[in-house]
Amino acid sequence: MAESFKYKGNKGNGGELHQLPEADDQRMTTAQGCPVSDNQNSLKAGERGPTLLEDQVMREKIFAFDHERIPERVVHARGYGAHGYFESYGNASDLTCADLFQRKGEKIPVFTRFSTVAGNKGSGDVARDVRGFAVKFYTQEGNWDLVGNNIPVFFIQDAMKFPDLIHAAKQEPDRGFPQAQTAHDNFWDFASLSPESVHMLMWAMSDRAIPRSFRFMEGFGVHTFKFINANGDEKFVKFHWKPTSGLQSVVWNEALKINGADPDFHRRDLWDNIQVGNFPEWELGVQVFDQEFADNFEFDVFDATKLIPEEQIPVTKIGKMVLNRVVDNFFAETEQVAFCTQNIVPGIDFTQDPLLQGRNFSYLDTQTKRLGGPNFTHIPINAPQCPMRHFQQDGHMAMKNPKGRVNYEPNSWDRDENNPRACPAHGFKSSSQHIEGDKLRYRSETFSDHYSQALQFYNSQTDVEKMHIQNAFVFELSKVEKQAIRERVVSHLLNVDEDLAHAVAKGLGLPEMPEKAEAAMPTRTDLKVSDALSILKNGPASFAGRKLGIFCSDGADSEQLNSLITAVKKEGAMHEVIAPTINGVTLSDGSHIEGNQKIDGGPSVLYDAVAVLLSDKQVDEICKVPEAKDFVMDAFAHQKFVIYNDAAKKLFDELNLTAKMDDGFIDITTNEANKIIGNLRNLRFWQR
Ligand code: HDE
Repeated sequence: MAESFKYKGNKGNGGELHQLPEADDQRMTTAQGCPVSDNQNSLKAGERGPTLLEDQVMREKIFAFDHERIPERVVHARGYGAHGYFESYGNASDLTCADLFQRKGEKIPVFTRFSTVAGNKGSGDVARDVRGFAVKFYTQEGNWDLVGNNIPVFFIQDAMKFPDLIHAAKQEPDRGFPQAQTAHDNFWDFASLSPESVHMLMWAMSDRAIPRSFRFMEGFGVHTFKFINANGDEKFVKFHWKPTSGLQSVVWNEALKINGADPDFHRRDLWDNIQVGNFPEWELGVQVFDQEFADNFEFDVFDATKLIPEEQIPVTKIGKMVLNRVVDNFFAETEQVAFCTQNIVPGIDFTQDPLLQGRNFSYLDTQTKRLGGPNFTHIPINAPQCPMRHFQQDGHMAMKNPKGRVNYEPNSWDRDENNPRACPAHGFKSSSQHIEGDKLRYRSETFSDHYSQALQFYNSQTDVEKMHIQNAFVFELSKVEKQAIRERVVSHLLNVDEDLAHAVAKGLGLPEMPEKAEAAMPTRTDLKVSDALSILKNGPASFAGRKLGIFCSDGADSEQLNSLITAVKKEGAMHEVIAPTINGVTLSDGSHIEGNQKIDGGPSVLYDAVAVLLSDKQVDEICKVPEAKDFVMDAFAHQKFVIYNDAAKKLFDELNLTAKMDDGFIDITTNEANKIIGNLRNLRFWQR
């Protein structure tokens, strides 16, 4: 494509190319390369028209515009991607012969796309939802797509139920709303009639579903896969991504406000951080186990509604991923990237998890529809970065066309790169498995415990996190119109935890408690607490990668402000200055500091912590600005640390906050900047 813009001239009469003057390199052309003389006015008969059908330049331009859209993904439509690399630690080569894990320190390219599930392409980033976490590894033996989520379990056990789940979760078909949220009747009706979803509902109602940033989420392959080594030995594996900067989520009231203040909160965060060189990093870990463990484990390892606690099978880190390059073009890369669970490489294999089996059909089918034909592997973002040799040919938009006469096999033509053969020694081999049984539609009995791990998850949370889960159930179910659906959900929660069920029933104002839902299996109470399941128990050790919002007024103390900014930078964090006008403020020493946000465009929900540095000169004026008051009140309500100076106290007085000021309020006059940063590392003052 780029080549056609480098057009330099015309081949006249088979002679040498005539070179155009250098300046003409910039000239606009049609898609056919014809130079355009006027890009503002269509061709008309007479000065005032009508426009002529003859205007091939305008017709081509509008035709191209009309065809700009491709079908958006049915699920995971809203997403954001970045390039990077995966570096192997070299410690997995005895487990798998997958080429990417063979050599310590070797880096291979990756492309990662994060997404929400239910919302359409233009929906807000901070919806309560599962996040997709899909990674395409461009290995030397083909592309491996690890298409996972930020939650290790799923709503359903069998692919057969997926279209119903998604229909129920997305906007209702008659009214076309609500957008990007499960807080409506259809979702909860379906979920409460599918008890297998209860474990996942606990995760979806937890803070995992409102991450602060893609950078602070875990990722999970969800299904059990297989690793196969060079000797053909097999092990089961579950894949985990662990962010090196710890886990972090927003609180729900914040999420609601962020979606209004910055619907692109997550994509902007990823873009901005990569642009300033703050590259997000995750370690890839595996839980490895054998058939014997699988046979003795409390649940079926092929049931995607169950996880294996890390305390039972620890996660071994086998490499790391760093995202260090934003896309050049959103459509070409993030939109056209085509993840397929079927894309695996020698050394990795599927298991018979019935959800995974269904996915292996769905993704290829979806990409063919979305990208318009079978040749989507010719699009650069999807093309393997290793040789591709086969006899597949033709079709829409075929860009890579083999040379030569031979296009079938077996053949007796000379062997060369255009005449490849299967390679029994090194080619992909499915692991052999003895299978026997009746042909039937069946859900294995081993899949029928729906509540035990839901309870284990709940028990593993801190009190703050438990409260958030209760509140989320109450919020979502309060949007449900039918009382019977609300009651049905509570009847399931009674099988999980009585206190949780009662808290939700109380929040909903249910006149009486429903009966416990009938359970296929009794809830186990012997499963141990797993600290790995909590976000707050796995927070960061530093404020690095986080953002401080500094609300300043004219006359604010320059020394205080500058030492705070220096300490924030030293910590590896970012800051923004929020000012009464976007022009910024003049500080006590007469210096000027630019504003990054005007106060009404920079609410405190966009920051991990805030500072309010005012001056006697301007504080009275600021006390009258509603957005300035919201800035402080929201930060207070969202348990954020608030750094303040003397003049800011007047604003706090105005808000009746003075008596409520706790240790989450940090006086900049009496605390050293480094000590302040020490506090910020806790991210929130949860005691409030
Ligand atoms: Fe997907 N899923 N899915 N899914 N999924 C798609 O493929 C599907 C499931 C996941 O950034 C679609 O390209 C079925 C589990 C991610 O482009 C589609 C079933 C998990 C992404 C599809 C599942 C996922 C998708 C839509 C049940 C976590 C976005 C567009 C059997 C392990 C990838 C597309 C990206 C996308 C089907 C269940 C993760 C329709 C049938 C479980 C991260 O093919």
